[in-house]
Amino acid sequence: MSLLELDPHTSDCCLVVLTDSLYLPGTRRLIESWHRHHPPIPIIALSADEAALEDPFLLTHCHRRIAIDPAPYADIRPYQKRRSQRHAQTFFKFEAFSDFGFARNIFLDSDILCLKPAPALFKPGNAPLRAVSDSGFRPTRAYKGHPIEINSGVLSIGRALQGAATIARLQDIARTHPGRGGYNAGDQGIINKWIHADDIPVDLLPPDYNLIRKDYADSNGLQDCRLLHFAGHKPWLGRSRNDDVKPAREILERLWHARKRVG
Ligand SMILES: [Mn+2]
Repeated sequence: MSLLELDPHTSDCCLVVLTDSLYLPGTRRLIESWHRHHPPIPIIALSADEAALEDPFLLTHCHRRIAIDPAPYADIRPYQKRRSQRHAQTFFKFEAFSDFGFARNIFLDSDILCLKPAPALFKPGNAPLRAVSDSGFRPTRAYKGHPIEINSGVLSIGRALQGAATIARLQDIARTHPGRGGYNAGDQGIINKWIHADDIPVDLLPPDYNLIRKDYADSNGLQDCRLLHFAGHKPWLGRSRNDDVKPAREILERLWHARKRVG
């Protein structure tokens, strides 16, 4: 697929990223890798962390940088397992459903690396929501899941689902059905509950659109992979700070750290 072939679909799409000081290195790497495989489309950076929005890389590359108002999220109970700020902020992803004036919002997590063009994210298609089913999902006693259980790291959100009503609905589910941990909590659990409760039509994309990995030695599917999702340890964060010897990087981590390949 050449870049040119994408053109008819790219004019009315934007790339949406959510960032903060902790995830900024991932956001930069995501945008850089995305640019390598796609013609330019407007990039919209969202953050509740205003310092992160002043990052020079984001200033250069983003069409808009939007500060998230945390007030509507203040009464949403954060993830119970660990009461970290990080998990409370997971719900800010709902802002990716805002109407920025484009036919589709292509949302990508900041722990994703683009390895090939991802044309299906741009296509008008039938269903307003396009995503990949979560290969790591395992039902638990507290959360059995639904027939469709998507991973929220890659979302293509059509106009029909954009706007304040969707965001309010997701916030409402997060308040009334917060879940208790794991897949039953966080933004992904809420988005899946919403898909199920409101009968949201979803086009499922193949796994190469969101290859979810926690084990970075596992290179299965890498050949066809378009979007690689570092769902475990974040490659830009140091590991094993107490060790004298730096652990060897696994194959997928090496990919994340590889820069400016030719071609
Ligand atoms: Mn992620």
